[in-house]
Amino acid sequence: MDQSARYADLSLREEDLIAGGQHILVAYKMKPKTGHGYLTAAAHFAAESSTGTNVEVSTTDDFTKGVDALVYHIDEASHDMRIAYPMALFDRNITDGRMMIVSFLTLAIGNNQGMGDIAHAKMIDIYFPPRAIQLFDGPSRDISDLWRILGRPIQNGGYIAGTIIKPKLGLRPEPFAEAAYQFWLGGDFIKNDEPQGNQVFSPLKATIPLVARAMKRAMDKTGEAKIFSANITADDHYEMCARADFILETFGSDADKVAFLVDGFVGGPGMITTARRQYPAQYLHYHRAGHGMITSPSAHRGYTALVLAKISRLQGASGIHVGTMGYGKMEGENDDRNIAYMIERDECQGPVYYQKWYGMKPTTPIISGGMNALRLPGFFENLGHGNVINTAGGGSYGHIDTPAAGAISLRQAYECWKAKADPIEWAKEHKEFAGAFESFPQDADKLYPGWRDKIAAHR
Ligand code: CAP
Ligand code: MG
Repeated sequence: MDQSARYADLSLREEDLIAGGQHILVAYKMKPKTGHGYLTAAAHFAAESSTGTNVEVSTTDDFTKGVDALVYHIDEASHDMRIAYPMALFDRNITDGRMMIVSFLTLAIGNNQGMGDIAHAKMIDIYFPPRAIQLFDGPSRDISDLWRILGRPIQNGGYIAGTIIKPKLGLRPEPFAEAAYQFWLGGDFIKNDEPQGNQVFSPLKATIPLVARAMKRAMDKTGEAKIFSANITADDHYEMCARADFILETFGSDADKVAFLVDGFVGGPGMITTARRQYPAQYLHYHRAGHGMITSPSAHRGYTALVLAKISRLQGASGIHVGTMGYGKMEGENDDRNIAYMIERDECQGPVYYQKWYGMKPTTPIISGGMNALRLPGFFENLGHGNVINTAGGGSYGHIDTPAAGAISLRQAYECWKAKADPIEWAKEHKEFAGAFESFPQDADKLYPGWRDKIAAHR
């Protein structure tokens, strides 16, 4: 059934929809199945994503039609489909009237992901009007809170050298805490790896007290504040809160140095909002493990990493992993820098929409995945700044000297970039950075050919 007369209006102008402020606009790359007209398929997509179904129903009235989602732009050649969703479509909390992202997702990227007339559709950008920005929590803590704790300027406080306790799983409480202590002797920030929690060989209630003690020892030894991002991910809301409460109680007077890590993609939006609303005083660290199933360029369904990052800021993530922009081990490319700009700036041009955030706190780009000191100078040059959290697991615990040397090599890489120095020359004066060349010789050969003769003597 062709529903384009009702669910499409190509005369609508995007600038008018934006000026009107009553719609969330969504841009998709949509391809209909063979034999289905583009506009007909798009209109059906909008129907199923708002007020309709595949046939007319007798119960529809004029009010219903007033909240139809409308296709307002198509370009069949580029598979470009844009839909205007009236804000009124979306569910609001009965507790405080705020919006909820699950309602947006269940409409804008729900049933429409498996329709018989659609080959595939992927959300590539979203425009949130000012009213939507007002009705979502946004971050309660941001990187300036971490810089404050670390004794840095709260503007442009710079690079936060971090790691992930590796191996990913398998450490019992004592070796886990020792690994943390060893890194903190040189670095700022440690996170649980995404699956680390309350495994039987490392009970949370045994491990966390040792980590808290390791943090105190490292702070005493170095005279520097340290941060721990503790994983509180769990299916059950009350389990999450039990973990969070125990962690805060255990860290006690250092609880302000605890961030909460949530595996927000596999856990779902509710898990992020639980952490954001129950523990607003803590930095909320969004790990996106699993996102690649839909954000990968090889996926033609779901939504992109930029869309995920925008949603995370709206929900209140203090920081989210944004990939390594082609410099690390995960999929990514240099242009992914715009994901970072979109969540850290107060306004930014996305692939389709120009988004203003109206003072909503920024979400920190968290850089992780195969990073080490050698890869960082190029990364910073591409991004253009170092106001990020970088967590390098292999890049720290794989350093030939010590985890602390690994941490120091990361910071030296940042200083090298800031100084616009030649990394080979820099290595001659910075032994931990020089150690990274010997620790990761394949990277060194690729990034800095001929390094051996120039550096080895300086170790
Ligand atoms: C990195 C990491 C990160 C992923 C996340 C891992 O470890 O801890 O979780 O890289 O990817 O488990 O692989 P290494 P993203 O530093 O040892 O590579 O940030 O792209 O979501
Ligand atoms: Mg990990």
